[in-house]
Amino acid sequence: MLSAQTVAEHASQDNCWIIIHGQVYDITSFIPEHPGGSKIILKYAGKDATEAYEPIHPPNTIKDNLTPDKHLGPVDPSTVTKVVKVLSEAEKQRQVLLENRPPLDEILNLHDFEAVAKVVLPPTAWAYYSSASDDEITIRENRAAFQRVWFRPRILVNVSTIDYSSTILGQRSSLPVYISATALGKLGHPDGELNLTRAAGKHGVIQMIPTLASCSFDEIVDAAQPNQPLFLQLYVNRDREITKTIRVKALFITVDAPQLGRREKDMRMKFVGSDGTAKVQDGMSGVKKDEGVARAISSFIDPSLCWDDIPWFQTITNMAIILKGVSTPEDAILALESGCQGIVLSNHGGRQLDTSRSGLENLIDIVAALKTRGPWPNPKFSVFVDGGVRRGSDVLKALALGATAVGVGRGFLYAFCSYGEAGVEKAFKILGDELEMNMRLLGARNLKEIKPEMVDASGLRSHAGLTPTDNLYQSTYQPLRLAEFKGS
Ligand code: PPY
Repeated sequence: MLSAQTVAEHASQDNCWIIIHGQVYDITSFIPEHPGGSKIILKYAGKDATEAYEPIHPPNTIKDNLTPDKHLGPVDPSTVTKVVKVLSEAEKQRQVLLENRPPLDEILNLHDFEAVAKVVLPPTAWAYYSSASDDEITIRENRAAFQRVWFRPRILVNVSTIDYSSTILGQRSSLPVYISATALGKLGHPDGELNLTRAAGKHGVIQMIPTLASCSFDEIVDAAQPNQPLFLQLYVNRDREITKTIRVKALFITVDAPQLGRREKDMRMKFVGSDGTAKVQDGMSGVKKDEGVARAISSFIDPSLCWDDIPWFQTITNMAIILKGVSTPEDAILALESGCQGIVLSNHGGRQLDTSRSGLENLIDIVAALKTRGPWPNPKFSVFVDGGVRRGSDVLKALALGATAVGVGRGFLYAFCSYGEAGVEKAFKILGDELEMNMRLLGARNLKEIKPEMVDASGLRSHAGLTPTDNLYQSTYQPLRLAEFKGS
């Protein structure tokens, strides 16, 4: 067994060992390939890196990236000096707030989870999850778009019984909603994505596993019920062979992120410590200061992915292939003609191309275009929408305009960050209750009875006066001054 002292003797770029989960690894040859850059890894040269590694790497990452001879065996725990973490005042205060968060039965809507998460999450996690690209116009437009659609309810329908269950890509779902992929769940809760898997299994909801989950694929599959359906988000890796190793019900290929958007809230966190307090910059540390959590780990994404690659995916899997991140009728038609089984009208939660339109708004033109190319609804081609969904009424608006089902990412993420698995269960219950009430008030007993005539979307395309404020620009803009009187 190796001692911690021996490990500490290998602390240079040419000879670098680290400890992760009690095991020692020689990572010297891997340093130049580390997707997060070499400098960050060198910070832990000769040391125990578990705490930094844990939230942002699935458990087997290190083993998968190193040949077995680089795994040097266990470290003698008696030689490792336990680092007693000195909690900052801000961190202590966060712990107190976490203990004093509102009881779960006082959480009334999905916004409440977000409000709690904002306070109880470590600042770096909140920054990563909540951030969106550039001036964050699109993330706010995603919400605003729902408010530009109005209901046209029917009356005197016998609405004693309401059924909002659905079928999504051939799988039964208790809600017309699936859990959309959000990365790095352990930044926000020690059980990470497993909170979603367990709650989804109990309540018949389908989870899309993120490419960059903090938990491994096997851990998630093991936490699922025997027949629990799962979808998988796929960022296509530069090494296409890696893609072949994965098997699930439907593959959601991310097509709106050949490069990651600039998320400034996340990027700014490089300038502060994990407790949110300002950090003195160490010019020699070399940690890239212009990248947040997301960009630092994004080098694996393949920007060469294009339409020509779709047939290859179809040869390696029998799973339904869904393109996640479609915005135009032109691309929707191409997806249909390429033999894909569906599309997600998504702008990646406002995290990619800022000032792109909301999925809800794009739905109108895309449905109109698809209607010219085959049956509608088309049982062989699903149209999903995500972005900004927080209420049952939002879901119904998307369904009325033609969506097959709706994806919710941050809504469920914030539920588990603030209350773990129980939070996600509560989020399902809230959405179910909201759907039931709104369907009753709309005069629709089941999802088939949700019709386009039940909404007035005539204002959806109008952005005049309804565009979110450009806050950064507004806060620095110096208004012009009028002519001044002499001596004034
Ligand atoms: C996102 O943050 O929007 C993601 O989709 C996850 C991610 C994070 C880092 C690199 C690539 C994808």
